[in-house]
Amino acid sequence: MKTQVAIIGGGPSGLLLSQLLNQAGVDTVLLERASRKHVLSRIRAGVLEAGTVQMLHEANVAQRMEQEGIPHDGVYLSDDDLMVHINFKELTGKQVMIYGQTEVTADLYAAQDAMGTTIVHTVEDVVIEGADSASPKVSYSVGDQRFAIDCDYVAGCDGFHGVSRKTIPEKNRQTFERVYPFGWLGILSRTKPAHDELIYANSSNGFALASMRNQNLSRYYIQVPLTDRVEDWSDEAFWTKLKSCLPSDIAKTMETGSSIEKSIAPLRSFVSEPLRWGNLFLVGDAAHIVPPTGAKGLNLAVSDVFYLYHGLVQALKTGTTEGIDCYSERALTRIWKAMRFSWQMTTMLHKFADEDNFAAQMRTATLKHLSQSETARRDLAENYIGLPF
Ligand code: FAS
Ligand code: PHB
Repeated sequence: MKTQVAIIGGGPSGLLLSQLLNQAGVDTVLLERASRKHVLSRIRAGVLEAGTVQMLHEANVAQRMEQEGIPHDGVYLSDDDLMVHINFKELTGKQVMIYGQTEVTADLYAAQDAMGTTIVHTVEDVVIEGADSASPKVSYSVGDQRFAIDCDYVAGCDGFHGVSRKTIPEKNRQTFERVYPFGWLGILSRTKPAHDELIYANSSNGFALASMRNQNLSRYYIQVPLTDRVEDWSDEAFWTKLKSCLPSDIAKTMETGSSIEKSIAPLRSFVSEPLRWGNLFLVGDAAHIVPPTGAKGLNLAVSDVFYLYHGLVQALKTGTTEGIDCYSERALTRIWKAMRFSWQMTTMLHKFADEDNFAAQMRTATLKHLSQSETARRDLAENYIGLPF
């Protein structure tokens, strides 16, 4: 098999890149390790930056998002009963869109099917050969059959545990990492959201996040020790802990119910540099991981796709390689700014097990400053709605 761009990974990065490239007349083959059902069962991000919304329009997959998504003008940060509203609309003129990553992925799969692109599911043993040569090849198995794809370029969109990053020799890459000593226990419940916008809660009982998918589907998270397992947490224990972290007037009135999904995600900050090795390009979680506190993971993957898509079309249509030659540097500039913001939000809102009383004072003072300084609120708003591509 021959194609122009072999894409490894059928999550949002790989699918959006495939959609944009095929729209531009570039031929791709997308290889996904899991079944489509499994990919669409994942509950991940919920907040789309303004730039991501624009990219979904450019990819012609924004229709359902515009019908079912919920535009939000701001978010709340709370410190016990102090609630600080960060009004993006007032401070930046922009909004975010509440629309689950699961729905974005489903919309992309539907558009890809309509376009008749080549997507192979349940692939195994993907191997990238000759990435640093002029004729890279990707081989893979389906069942007991082995296949090979000759291609011009390989896009590694296969997430943190994928094969692409590890294909780059260790001597040719550098990693940066911060593993946080806690995780997020998240649940999905068919209940009315606790408030009209998201609440990121810092409290003496730890961090919690009150989010949503729609007016009848809420998404909540609480900070838990890394040693906790999902089975340690009954729904009742979850709701009790969540209410102890949220402002009391919210906790008093919020609706609770059975969880329809419950999982624990570890928190880490991670970057692997560079994002290119020969004709292999890393995209999204294959290259970087952010703690979800800044709602940046999915949105960073989208800006990577933006840079790589334009670079690949330029190279394949005109022979000019300026776009792909500066892909890594351009994407990393935005990645590191999002890394910083996500790290800042995480350290500002979470209680660290070994912290002294000074740390708790710093969190309280930060939130107090936000409540009194429009400049501080504008800085947070600019980062939260997404820095320019
Ligand atoms: P993904 O990991 O989504 O997709 C990679 C794809 O590659 C997967 O489908 C995988 O099956 C496939 N793959 C892996 N290895 C392969 C191989 N060898 N061959 C072929 N295919 C292979 N971000 C937020 O902004 N907010 C959140 O609340 C949030 N919550 C998260 C919760 C969890 C549990 C996780 C893991 C991540 C969360 N994220 C969140 C981050 C997440 O949304 C990612 O940023 C987003 O999925 C990135 O998309 P991709 O880069 O496409 O990677
Ligand atoms: C979510 O709704 O899943 C969500 C929202 C905001 C975050 C993280 C997760 O920062």
